[in-house]
Amino acid sequence: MTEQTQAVVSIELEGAIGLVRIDNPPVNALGAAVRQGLAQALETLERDPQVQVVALYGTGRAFSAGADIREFGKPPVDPKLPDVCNRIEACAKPVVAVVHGPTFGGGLEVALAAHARVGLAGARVGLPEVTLGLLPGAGGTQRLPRLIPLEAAIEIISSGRQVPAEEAQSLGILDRLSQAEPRQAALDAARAVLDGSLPTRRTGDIAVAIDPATIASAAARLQKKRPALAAPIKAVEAISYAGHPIGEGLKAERALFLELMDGPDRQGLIHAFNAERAVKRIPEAGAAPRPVASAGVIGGGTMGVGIATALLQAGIKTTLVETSAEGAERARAKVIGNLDGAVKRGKLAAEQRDRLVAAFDTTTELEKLAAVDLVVEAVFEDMAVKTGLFGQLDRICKAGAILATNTSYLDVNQIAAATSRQQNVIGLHFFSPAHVMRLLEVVVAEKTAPEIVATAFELAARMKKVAVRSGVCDGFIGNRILAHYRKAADYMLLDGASYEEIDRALEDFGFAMGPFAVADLAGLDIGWATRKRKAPTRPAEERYVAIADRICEAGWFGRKSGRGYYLYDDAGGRVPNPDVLAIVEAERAANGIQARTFTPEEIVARYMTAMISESARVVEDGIALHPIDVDAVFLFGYGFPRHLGGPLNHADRIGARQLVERIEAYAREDSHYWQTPGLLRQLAESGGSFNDLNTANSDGR
Ligand code: 3H9
Repeated sequence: MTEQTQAVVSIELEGAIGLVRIDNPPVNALGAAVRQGLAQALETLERDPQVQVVALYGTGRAFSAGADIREFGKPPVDPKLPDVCNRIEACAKPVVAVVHGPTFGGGLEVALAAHARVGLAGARVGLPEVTLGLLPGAGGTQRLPRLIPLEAAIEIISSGRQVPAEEAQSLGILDRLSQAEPRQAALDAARAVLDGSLPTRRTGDIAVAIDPATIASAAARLQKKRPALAAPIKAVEAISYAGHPIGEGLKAERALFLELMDGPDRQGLIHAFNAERAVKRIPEAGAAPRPVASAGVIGGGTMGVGIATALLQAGIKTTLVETSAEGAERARAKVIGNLDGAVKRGKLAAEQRDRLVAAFDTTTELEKLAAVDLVVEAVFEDMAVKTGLFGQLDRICKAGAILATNTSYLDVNQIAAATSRQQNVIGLHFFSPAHVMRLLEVVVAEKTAPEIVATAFELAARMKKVAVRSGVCDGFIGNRILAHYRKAADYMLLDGASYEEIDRALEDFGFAMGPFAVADLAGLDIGWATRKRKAPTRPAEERYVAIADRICEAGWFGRKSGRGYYLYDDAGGRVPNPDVLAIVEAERAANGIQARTFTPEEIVARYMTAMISESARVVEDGIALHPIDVDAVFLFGYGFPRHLGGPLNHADRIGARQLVERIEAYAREDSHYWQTPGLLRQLAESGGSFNDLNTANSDGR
């Protein structure tokens, strides 16, 4: 054994029991050294005449998170995980696996290959490979259906969901549960195997009949889902081989696994997985966060209500301030309604709901916030209103309280300057509905203290949100980029594409909704207000599309007013609003534009190029720390198709050179809008990628 394999996998003999310990922090991923260590340990213990039973267990917070995803896309190193699992199953001596904490993917596959399985309290098992664009490739699709009913195996594998230990036992994935710690449980399990009270068998020897109709209906169901990702369907295809002898089934599984490994979704989905974690790498990570036990939320509109709900669910005592008693009562009812909704969806226990309601209070007096640790302001988007409020908070709140604004675009430096404690002021930009959407932009102003930033990130983790650090600019990361690329859609509309064609092209590309359907949902008056606000600073050279203004002038604000770009039926179906089509025609005529056609490819190319351009500028300006931070904003706050990994991950697939060529071609029509960002040009010239900039300041992702 090499030094490394000794460190990550070790053997301990206890009488007739051979204990095998996996110790590869932080999550016991099954990298090459662990695979080598496991194979070697089995060889050694099988040969040792003293050993009658082998028990596998892990240290740390997880039995194993599965294959080491950092190895994907690199040349494979032997032994491969399927071979290690087969080696375990073929072992001449009984092997029992004791799993604790997350036991996912290859981690569960190792356990499925063992001859019996024990789960510790709190263990969660699952095969999340499809969420990474893959399928279980080390026997999971062949062994799970041999242990549990076919429908359950299909559901678990095609959803990738986590199964709690108790459910795993009742299904038959785990043979028994234990309350002991891993090493002790491994010893207990091995003794139970020796005394015959824990029966063992080789999973691969179990014969099952696979019903083709069940497979066909599962495949059809998954095919219907949008976006039709390849992995879940291929996983079901792999399961269809589970009725064959195990060797044949494993061969089929391997072939399908390798197909997905080389397919386009895997890279994007793993990038998205990494993005959620990479955003935590901030310069303030070393600062000590302040404790937050109580909070005040100012404003009982949709945002304030959502924020209060999110804070309560994170275990923070919350007081919501409204201007009138009726407003406070309405907000209270809505927050409680959100909590009740969480109970109904099984996300919150009923007793827990009662505790949260007891921790919630509403008031009309700002003074009630004198003792809270954090205030989040979610009032009307108006600088004078916000600065006035922050001046008051400065007088009322205790020293050390964090004063946060939920503004979507206003200058946080100016808001902070209304107080005598600028170091304690920060932007916490939630996305609506705030108790559901995962993104939180943490807007760091010039004077914000590092510990306040660290506190915001810790708070986000408590709220199970993805926090992304942003500098101060109009719109921060997300809305600044949105404001730019949204114009590309309007330009295409004015130049001849119908808004239905634009929406459909982008929906086929992977967005849940195209930009015009989104505008109808968000309310057309919101964009209208922003355009009016920005009108005085709009450069004279900028092309302006007045279609949306005309629609608002007619009093149509989208879904909330019953009509917008589309007319909607009760079932959510949409048809273009003929009155809007007339407005579009009139605007084209007024601008002397001869409508031309756009292919879906051209629509996607222009829209994505615009999005990538502004994303590049946001990185270049230092508003986002890394390209992957922009990706995270769009993945977790703007419905960007997860399998594409975010706008700048997508940019790397297109290539900087090609993007520059596109921009230069478009600039021949409109050289004000289409300008090549310096950073993009630099990458095109050096042959570099945005991902190189992610790795420059991080650990190799
Ligand atoms: C597979 O198994 C394929 C096989 O079927 C077939 C093979 C042939 N590899 O999430 P955390 C890192 S596919 C490498 O912050 P938590 C993670 O990036 C795999 N690294 O902690 C982070 O790094 P950093 C199927 C991994 O406690 C650190 O560990 N398995 C892996 O909140 C801590 O992670 C999955 O899809 C990995 N597999 O959550 C499970 N997993 O500190 C993926 C994590 O540098 N993992 N890291 O930012 C998870 O779901 C969560 O990480 C887990 C822990 C629940 C385990």
